[in-house]
Amino acid sequence: MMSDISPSRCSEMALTLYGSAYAPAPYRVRIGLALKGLDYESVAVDLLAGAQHKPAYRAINPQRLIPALDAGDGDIMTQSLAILEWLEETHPEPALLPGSARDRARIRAMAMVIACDVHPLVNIRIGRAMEAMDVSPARRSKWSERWIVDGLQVLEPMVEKFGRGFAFGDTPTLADCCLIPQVYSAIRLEIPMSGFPAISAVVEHAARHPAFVAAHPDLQPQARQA
Ligand SMILES: N[C@@H](CCC(=O)N[C@@H](CS)C(=O)NCC(=O)O)C(=O)O
Repeated sequence: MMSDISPSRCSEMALTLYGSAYAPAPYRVRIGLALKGLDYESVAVDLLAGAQHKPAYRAINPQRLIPALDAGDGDIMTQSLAILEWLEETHPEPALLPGSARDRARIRAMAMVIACDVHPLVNIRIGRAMEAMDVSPARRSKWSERWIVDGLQVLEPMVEKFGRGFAFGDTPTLADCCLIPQVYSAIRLEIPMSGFPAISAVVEHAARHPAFVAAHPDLQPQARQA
């Protein structure tokens, strides 16, 4: 946990992921690490307790967001998509960005619908800012639902067109790394998924893949925190 921030290191170059079980951005990176077959140590940052704002974590990521990944030498990387791209460049197989340049642009576009256009609007800090402006919990939930549904509506026809088991094609890509955690959050918020059959089929398919199983929030040591 983030109050005792130093992870115990098994080996000098072990990767360390600063995250939390249910938060979607670190969940993306967990999927990427599992797909690449990489071991890592996990340090929990308790977002609900505000650990991201404490000096110990600010020293790791001054942006006060998770995930952060220590490459094993104390060199910290931030931003889930940047971390996933680094994983892709350093461990190209299996590819998170397969296919032609155009395929990769489409996969990135699907990932960015979630990571750039949905998630920043429904993050904890947005909820906290609304709370400080006396927006009621019910209206905050409506706000989150509005943007998550908006993103899923954009993605549904893309998955229908390009997916063949996974969101793009028949192997897991960067798009799935972003989609699966966002759908997990949607379900936690009790957003009905009945209008998204293509996305729901991908979620079911991914649930049988060992990397997605390993990355699932319920299996994380810090499960039950934000
Ligand atoms: N664009 C960033 C977003 C990271 C982010 O917003 N992480 C959330 C958890 S999913 C967080 O740390 N929230 C803390 C807060 O809002 O105070 C990324 O992709 O890594």
